[in-house]
Amino acid sequence: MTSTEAAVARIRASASRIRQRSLKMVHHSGLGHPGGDLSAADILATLYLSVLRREAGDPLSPSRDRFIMSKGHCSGALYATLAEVGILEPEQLGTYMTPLSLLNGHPDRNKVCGVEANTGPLGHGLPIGVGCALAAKMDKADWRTFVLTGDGELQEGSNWEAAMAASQYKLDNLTVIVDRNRIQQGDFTENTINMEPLADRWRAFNWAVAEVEGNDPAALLECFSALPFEPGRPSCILAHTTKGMGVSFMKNKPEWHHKIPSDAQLAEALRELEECAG
Ligand SMILES: Cc1ncc(C[n+]2csc(CCOP(=O)(O)OP(=O)(O)O)c2C)c(N)n1
Ligand SMILES: [Mg+2]
Repeated sequence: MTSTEAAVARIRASASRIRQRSLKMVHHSGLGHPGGDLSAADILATLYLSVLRREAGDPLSPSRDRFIMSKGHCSGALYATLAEVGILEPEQLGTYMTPLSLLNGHPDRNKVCGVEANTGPLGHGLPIGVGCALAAKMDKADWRTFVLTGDGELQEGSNWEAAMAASQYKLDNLTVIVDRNRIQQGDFTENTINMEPLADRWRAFNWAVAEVEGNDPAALLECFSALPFEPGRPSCILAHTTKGMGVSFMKNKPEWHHKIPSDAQLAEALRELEECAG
């Protein structure tokens, strides 16, 4: 097995655990957003295991790469990812969205070490990311900033203001990853506000764009390894994903944006995820 194959195997196993834990958290609390947790799991696992520069034992090291979970409604997947890399205790995940828990439905940097920005109101992560990337440039520091947005989230105009600023400041240390699962709250994105031609829209804002199969860790690894795509330009990765990925009856179904699985549905989902992981 090559070192890349070994990395991909580790990411796949981690993504499966992120999915299983996210679903258990949503089921236990009766709250959350399982569809978007499942679509983003491979992106999160790839970033945290193989892409982000992190210092073991020091999650707040000044030279760390910053990751901002702009689709903050999928906080469950973020917490499960932080548990994968030892920043959160796995036992803490059981408190998700219960009274007095620090693990809120939207991530809070003042409550959870490793959360870089308070998000949840859609359209805030990229503007914050632009500020981080600009700060790094001003400091002549080499850490990078990554922002994960939803695709429906891009209907918020603040993203496009931030996109303009990023290219104006030539922030080639900034990468936005769009979880392009084609579903938002209540319906498919194209039935709500058409997002296309999405890649050309980013290019028109002077970003360098790549499209990738966003549930394929090998493809993701290769794509991230090519960053920055062009010197002097911010990078956009359109990650084509499936909402509800990994669970047959949740896949590509708008209602699983925030539906809560029954006991039987959770058991079936975990069985399917376990089978895939093995
Ligand atoms: C400003 C704002 N408006 C509405 C909401 C409620 N809301 C939460 S998730 C969501 C849909 C997000 O869809 P998308 O960005 O495609 O996320 P994903 O498919 O990855 O879950 C909405 C409208 C919100 N969190 N913030
Ligand atoms: Mg979506």
